[in-house]
Amino acid sequence: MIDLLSLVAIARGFEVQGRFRSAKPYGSGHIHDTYCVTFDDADREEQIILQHMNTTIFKNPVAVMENIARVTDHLRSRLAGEADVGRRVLQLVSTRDGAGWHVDAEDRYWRAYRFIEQARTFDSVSSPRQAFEAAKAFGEFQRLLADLPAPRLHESIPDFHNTAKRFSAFERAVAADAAGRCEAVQGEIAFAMARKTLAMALLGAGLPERVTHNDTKLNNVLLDDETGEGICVIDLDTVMPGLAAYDFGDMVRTMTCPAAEDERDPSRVAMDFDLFDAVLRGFLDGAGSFLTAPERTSLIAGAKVIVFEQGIRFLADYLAGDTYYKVSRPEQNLDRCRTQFKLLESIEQQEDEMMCLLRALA
Ligand code: ADP
Ligand code: GN1
Ligand code: MG
Repeated sequence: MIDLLSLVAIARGFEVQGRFRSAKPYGSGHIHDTYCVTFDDADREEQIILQHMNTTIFKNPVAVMENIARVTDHLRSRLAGEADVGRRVLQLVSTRDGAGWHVDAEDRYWRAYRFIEQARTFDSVSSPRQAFEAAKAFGEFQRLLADLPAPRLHESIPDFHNTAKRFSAFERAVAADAAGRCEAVQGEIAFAMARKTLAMALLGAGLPERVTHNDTKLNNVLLDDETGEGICVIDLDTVMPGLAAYDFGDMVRTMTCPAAEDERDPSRVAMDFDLFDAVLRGFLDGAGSFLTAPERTSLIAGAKVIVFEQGIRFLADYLAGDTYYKVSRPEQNLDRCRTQFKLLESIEQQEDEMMCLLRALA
């Protein structure tokens, strides 16, 4: 945590007008430290989202910022002339000396975005309409970026969705048992080991590489307060080359079950088919025609793979002693893992119906 005086000094280094009013920690992301900072003068108020980037996880923050600048510029040009473009694409705020980010005296990287008003994110899904709108925004995001000119984007985290490598990392975490927690979670470890082949399901399938978001959870899209529409896709750090199925999978993971990601009662976790229906329709609607037939078919495998991958990531972090994801209580990563595994079981049970719906819509 940073002290308020330092935070204010950093915020003032960005191109904002007015006097500093307030700064508060914001959102519920697991990776960066995010603040909403307000400035005002006699007749106007200005808010920015100020983020201290996690450079333990994003080891090349300059590459991340280059990706974000290219992606947001492209989205803006693709939406030029349409209504409300200022709220539909993230807008980086430059520093007073014209840079895209700030490095402070302690070598911490900071960046700022214009605050998007009259919109909010949700940590848990509450209706099919909400799932539809969020998924549509992510589908549209992929569609608009399908013609991003060369060069290829930087891989901000190499092998981010290489599930086979994620599985190997999980096996290493079990072998190391760094926090002495293995014995108590034999059931979860066995569940994962029994599904090892799932880690290979999308690899080597010859699916086309796209520009994908790679972190399409519900709380990474702002929904408009008035209309409920998915107004702006945010959290662009992991936008990089990937598969359409990765993004679809993370939507199924976070938009088809109303329980929280860290729900303590596994009996509350299951995939709701109406929500899945809404996510699939929303994504296909937003993506339009660019997806190939094999890509469409891969979406259901994407759901299983990404839910599995997330489960083993949470479990590996629990076994390592909670070193990656932010936690606010001791068993949180284990609960997060359990919700993923419960959701995966539920998806496995409904896979045939999911495939039928996909065939009917494709
Ligand atoms: P993390 O990578 O830690 O998840 P995010 O970039 O998703 O960080 O930001 C955390 C939260 O801050 C989001 O869930 C959202 O509620 C809010 N947020 C981020 N950017 C904006 C913005 N430009 N305008 C309004 N709210 C935002
Ligand atoms: C992290 O930054 P945030 O909270 O949106 C993570 C994702 C996980 C997600 C699980 C860079 O996303 O990969 O799916 O938590 N981001 C990174 O909730 O690891
Ligand atoms: Mg986020």
